[in-house]
Amino acid sequence: MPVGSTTAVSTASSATRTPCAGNTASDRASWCDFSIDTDYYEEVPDTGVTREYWFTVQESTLSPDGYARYAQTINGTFPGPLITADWGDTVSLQAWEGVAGPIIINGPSTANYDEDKGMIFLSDWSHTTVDEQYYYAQSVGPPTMDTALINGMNVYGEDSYSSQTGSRFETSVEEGTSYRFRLVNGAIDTHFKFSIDNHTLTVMAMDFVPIVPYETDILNIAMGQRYDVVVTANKASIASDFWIRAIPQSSCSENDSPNNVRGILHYGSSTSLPTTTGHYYADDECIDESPHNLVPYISKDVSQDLISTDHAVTVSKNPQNLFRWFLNNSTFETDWTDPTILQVSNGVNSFAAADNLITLPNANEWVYLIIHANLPVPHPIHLHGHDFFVLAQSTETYDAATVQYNLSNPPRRDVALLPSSGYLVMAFITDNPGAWLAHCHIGWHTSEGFALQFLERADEISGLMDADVLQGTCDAWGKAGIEQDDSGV
Ligand SMILES: [Cu+2]
Repeated sequence: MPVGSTTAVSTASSATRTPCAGNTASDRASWCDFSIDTDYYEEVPDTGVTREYWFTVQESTLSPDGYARYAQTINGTFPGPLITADWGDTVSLQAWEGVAGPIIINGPSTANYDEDKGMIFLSDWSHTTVDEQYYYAQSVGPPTMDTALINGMNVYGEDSYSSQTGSRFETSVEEGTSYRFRLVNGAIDTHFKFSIDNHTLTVMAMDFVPIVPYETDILNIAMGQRYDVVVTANKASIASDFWIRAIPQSSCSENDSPNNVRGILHYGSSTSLPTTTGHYYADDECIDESPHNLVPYISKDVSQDLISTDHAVTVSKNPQNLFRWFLNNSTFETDWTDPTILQVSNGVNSFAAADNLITLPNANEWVYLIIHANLPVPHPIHLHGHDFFVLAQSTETYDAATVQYNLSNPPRRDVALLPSSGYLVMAFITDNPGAWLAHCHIGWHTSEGFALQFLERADEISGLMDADVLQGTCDAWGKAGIEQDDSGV
């Protein structure tokens, strides 16, 4: 978690958008000459548009819940400015580790809706920074967060208390209209159940992958995951104001305000405080949505693995008495001045143990990644460079002899939960040369070394990048003299 200084300044800019005719409220499946039926892995529109965003990473003071605090921001806001683009555009952007903002790619969808309400960006929040909390995290364990935010807003303190500070996220709807919301869990260490009182969520995409729509009252969302949902405003007969709830699940996320992470859905011009009751759920739990519901609309099956790599997760204290996470007894640690692709560019072909590196030299081979743990801690596992297929996910003890794989159009996404004391089996095909991290999306665990990397088709990497730019960037990191006190991820 580097603490950086302000980088180069410019203003956001983007090319003028030419909307795609035909993608209307009653026909969201269409997209000009393409549609929701287009296999987007094989065929992508070429709009010829490049959208370039320049960001200023600023050291700022924010008070999202009424408490002023130091924060790093993009262009002075948190969450950062919205990036929008159309399917097939090229997006060019620059950001900084620890700084987050939403991105929308316009395209066809599997469910119709009248209006796009944009982002619901969930994050956890404390009155001290994550850098201030990190020593506690790595010496004692995950700190209890003070609260959490919806689109960078929340109150702190109960509604009946005069000492309450901050304000809630509020949005207004009209009876009979349907709305698309784009949910993101950008928390460092909070698993949420998301819901809107009395309303049903129609889930139509996960991590940018369109799915066959399904309905749920409560959506489980792990760190790093995204879901697109449609909500029809059809409850005006019940109330004019409803709570929007993001409930941190205490079985894996300690939070001091678990029942007070709320926004408000107003009908019409009402501005009242809701008196509605949340949807019932039996258990505080950190789970993924059921794989039976997560059915990709573009169907893809998985073949037998050619390469299978099996990793046991453990945690222990290092000689400095700080927690480190291990995959097969190796904790990840990178060198910012000499990262993997720079080593590849310089002809290196043997790597340090702490690189946790798996080589995948051949094109278009199926790779299975098996991760299992005995500890009662769930981990959202994120892979860069690919959508992966979730072949198995269980709270049982992993047993290679009996594990059952779902190879028939399994959930396909880029973050999935390794369940508590269980296992996760993911598959992908080597169709994208690069050095790709797989890591736990809990920020503390990432910093404490819960990561590995696939070096995919190394021979092709140098031809895809500019070696001078790469060397210059790494040299600049070295000259900046930023102290690395974690895995470097
Ligand atoms: Cu983890």
